Formats: sequence, C-alpha cells, structure tokens
Amino acid sequence: MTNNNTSLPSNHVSEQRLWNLLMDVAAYGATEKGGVNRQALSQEDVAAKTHVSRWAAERGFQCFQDDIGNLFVRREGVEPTLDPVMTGSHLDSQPTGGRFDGAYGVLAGLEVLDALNDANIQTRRPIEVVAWTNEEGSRFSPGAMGSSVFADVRDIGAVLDVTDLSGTVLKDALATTLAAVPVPQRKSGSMTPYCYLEAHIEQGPVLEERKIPIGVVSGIQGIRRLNITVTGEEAHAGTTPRRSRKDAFASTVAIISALEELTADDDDILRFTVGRCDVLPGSPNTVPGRVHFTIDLRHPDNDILRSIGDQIHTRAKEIGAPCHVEVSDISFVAPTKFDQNIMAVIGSAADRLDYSHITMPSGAGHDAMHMSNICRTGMIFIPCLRGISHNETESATAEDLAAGTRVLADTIVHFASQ
Ligand code: HGY
Ligand code: MN
Ligand code: MN
Repeated sequence: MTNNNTSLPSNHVSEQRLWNLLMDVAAYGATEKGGVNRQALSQEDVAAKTHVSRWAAERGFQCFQDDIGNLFVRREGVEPTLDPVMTGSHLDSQPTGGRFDGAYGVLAGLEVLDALNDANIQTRRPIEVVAWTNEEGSRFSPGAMGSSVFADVRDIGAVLDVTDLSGTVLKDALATTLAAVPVPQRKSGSMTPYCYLEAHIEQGPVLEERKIPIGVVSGIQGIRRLNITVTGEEAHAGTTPRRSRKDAFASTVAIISALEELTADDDDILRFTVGRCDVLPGSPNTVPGRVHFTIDLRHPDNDILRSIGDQIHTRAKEIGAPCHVEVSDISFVAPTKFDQNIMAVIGSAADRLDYSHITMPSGAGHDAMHMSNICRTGMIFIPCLRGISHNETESATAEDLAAGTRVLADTIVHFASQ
C-alpha cells in the first residue's frame, strides 16, 4: 500500500483492529469446526447485533433498527439532511457457515467509521453501516429478506407468517429480536441512501487463483428459488407391492434425475441445487407419503432462468406420476448490473492503493441485488481460502480483509463528500 495521503481514511484502517472485531463477532454462534451457526433472528444473531450496538454507543454513533430488524449505525455528516452513503452486509449465517460471509461487510463498515474518526475526517454526507436481517434465507425463506423489505421489493406482510423447520413463526422471532437489541426503532422508508457499497469475500476461487486482492464486482447472476411437494401414499414397506405403491421418495428421485438432465449445461454456467429434502414420515418401514424439497437455480441470463424454471414446473409434474406434484416459486431475482461510476471509483481507489484488481461478476447473491433497485450500488470482493464458503472452514487473510476495507474507506469518502 503506497498512498501516503494522510487525509484519506485508508491510511487509518487498522488490520489488527478489524481482525479483532471479526473474531469478537465470530464468537457468537461459534462452532467446534471453526465456523459459525448464527441463523437469522436467533439468540446468536441478537448477540452479534447487540455487540455492534455497544460498539456504536462507545463511539457516540447513533444506532437504530427498523421494523424488519435491519440494524443501522450512523456517523453524522456536516449536512445531516443529505441522503447518507450506506455500506454493510449481513450478520446472519448458514447453519454450517463461515466467520466472514456477511460479517466482513458489516465490520469493514465499522472499521471505516473508526478510521474516519482517527483521521478526524468530517464528511459532507452522513454514513450509515447496515446489518441486513436474514440474508441467508436458510432458517426463514426467502433470503435477502431485510434488504428486500427496505428496498420495497417485498412487503413485510408477505414474510411475517413464514415458519422455520421447528415451526417458529418469523414475526415471533422478529418481535423477540426487536425487544432484545437495545436500540430505538426507526420507521422503514424514512431514509433513501445516496448510494450503497458492500464489501464481501468472493466465495469463489478466481481472486485467490489469480493472486489478485480486489474484485470490482460488475453484477450478480439471477436467482430463482422453488419449493416442490410430492404427495403419494404412506403404506407398509413389507406388504405393499411395487405396482400399487405411490412412493413419494421414488418419484422425487426420478424428478431430480430428470431435472439434473434438463439443467446439464456444457459450459457449466447454469447452477441447479437441491439443498433441502424432507422425506415424510421418515420411518424406515413406511413407504414415504410426502417429500418436500427445494431448488436453487441461477444464471446470468434472465431469459434462460425463466425458461428453465418454467420447464421445471412442467417436467416435475410429468415425471412425478403416480404421485401428485406441486411446484411453487419462492423468489425470482433478475440478474443485477452495478453502477459503472461506482465501479470506476472502486477501481481508482484500488489503483491509488497499489492493489491489483479485476472486474468480475458475483455467482453468490447479496443484499446489493435489492439495493440496486433504489440507489447506485457497487461491491468490492476480496479472496477467500480455496474459494470455499457456506462451509465452516471458510477463511480469509487479515491482509486481504484490510485491503478490501481500505478500498471501501476511500470509495465511501469519495461519495460522502459529494
Ligand atoms: O445464496 C447466496 O448466494 C447467498 O450467499 N446467501
Ligand atoms: Mn453473504
Ligand atoms: Mn451466504
């Protein structure tokens, strides 16, 4: 890092302070294998948000949560009525998640606020760091929930009655969280960001393989999520001949093999994943009467995503006979393109700091996909170990984490001075 322009916050980003904060928050929901299980609106999620609210209070920053539990830390600007520059990501994790997915973007934002204080830089615009509620969507589906409600892409009323596998209703878990996190509420919609920036680990192998510290993200591929329910007939495993069975699991296997064929793609761009499959009643000597399974489908081309998703609806019903098959769309987010000017500012901040960088798309979904509907949006990627994520072994180096934060800091100041 060569720029010695002390008036830039990047000079005051502390690699150690950022690492310590990441490890402090990684303790909430820490697993034996070195990852985190900090699912949305869980007590671990509340603990992490409470930690952030204490961090803010120690520095005199205002902290709020809105009616879907998004948490905001605000550093005032010289002109407080101007729309703030917003940065952040999510604190919730997968059940067997890593310490950096999401948490990095939130805590890098807090490190930027510390660096601005150290540099005694006052920005024209306020800056807000956000921790979005339920980005992962693993406990309560769909994901990117808090940002979609904030961006008016989804109405909060459409998600309050969603339940998790244990039967907990979202609105109850949300009420517990809102009561437990010791910060005042701020009405959703009371603020529109001037722009939104998100720092995130790449969650893929490109940057590490090419030994490049910074990814300037061009956009996010489209994501379509579907739920499939196969209904057959429970029967005795010993007495029921094959010819009269309506075996929901046997039909499910046939459906999934047919869909694997349908989505096989020579250039390996289409992503088809069955991440959850519940076989009911789950007794070894009863022919399964019901199966629920999920489909996560992704592609950078919206037309392909639409047509393959529609074919899944028809093929699943054809193949599933003699069982009854229902296919429902849970969410469909079109491919996102990020703002060219923001991408250029990120690139020049990286150049000034002597960090090599490439422009690249995101295979993973992020809250930025919803924020791009309401304001200019950009993302900064850093490498992660072997490109692994949604895995307890997920890792990133303190050096790369700090590099991404320096680029984020100078990019934020660029826009907060406008
Ligand atoms: O599923 C996703 O792409 C995100 O990591 N939650
Ligand atoms: Mn993430
Ligand atoms: Mn994730």
